[in-house]
Amino acid sequence: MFRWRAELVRTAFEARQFPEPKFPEVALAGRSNVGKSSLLNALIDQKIAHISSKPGKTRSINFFEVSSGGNPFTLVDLPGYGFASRSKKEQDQWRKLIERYVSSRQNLSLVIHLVDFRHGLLKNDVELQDWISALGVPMLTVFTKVDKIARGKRKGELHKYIKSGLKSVDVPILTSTEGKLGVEELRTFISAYLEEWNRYVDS
Ligand SMILES: Nc1nc2c(ncn2[C@@H]2O[C@H](COP(=O)(O)OP(=O)(O)O)[C@@H](O)[C@H]2O)c(=O)[nH]1
Ligand SMILES: [Mg+2]
Repeated sequence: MFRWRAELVRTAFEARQFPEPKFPEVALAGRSNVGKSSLLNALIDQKIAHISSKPGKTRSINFFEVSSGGNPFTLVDLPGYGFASRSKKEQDQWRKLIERYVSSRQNLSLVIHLVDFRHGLLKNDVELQDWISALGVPMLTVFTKVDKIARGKRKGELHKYIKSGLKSVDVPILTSTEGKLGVEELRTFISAYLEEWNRYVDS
């Protein structure tokens, strides 16, 4: 397995700042505080994204070019949504930025939707899944902070969430950055997915 090397190539606060499409893009989405920055850092094994115990700080879209040995791609860190203490106006702006990105980006190949394993899909997670799938963009659900749920209860929780109707191109991956559970699995999934993606895009 090659190590992933990542480089921040752009921080965009509005759509006109998005970089020219270059590689296939894999975007990370989720509620603020879900553990997105932690997972991004674990995936690339570098401290490149800011981890915060104060939710709701990142409001930009960050583009990271990743060289993974085989297929270069761009990891896109979308702003966390749903942080209640932000004003409605501010939340709407973030939502618009995410919507602009997802609906207009032709090289977007996968949205990885991060969901806190303790809570499952909350109302705005279900909304996100509904409109992303309505746009026809493939989505993988990845659960975070799995270490917070006792080992013996994890399978049951996962089945419950799947049966309640989550949308995912594959069986959701259970992750924890405490102990690096599921991080290698997610890396392997992304590599295999991009391999297939490139095969069909090039032909
Ligand atoms: N127990 C546990 N805590 C985590 C995990 N991932 C992130 N956290 C904590 O959750 C908080 C938010 O993490 P961060 O990565 O900044 O979330 P973001 O807002 O989604 O980018 C921080 O206090 C992290 O230390 C995890 O896998 N397990
Ligand atoms: Mg973050």
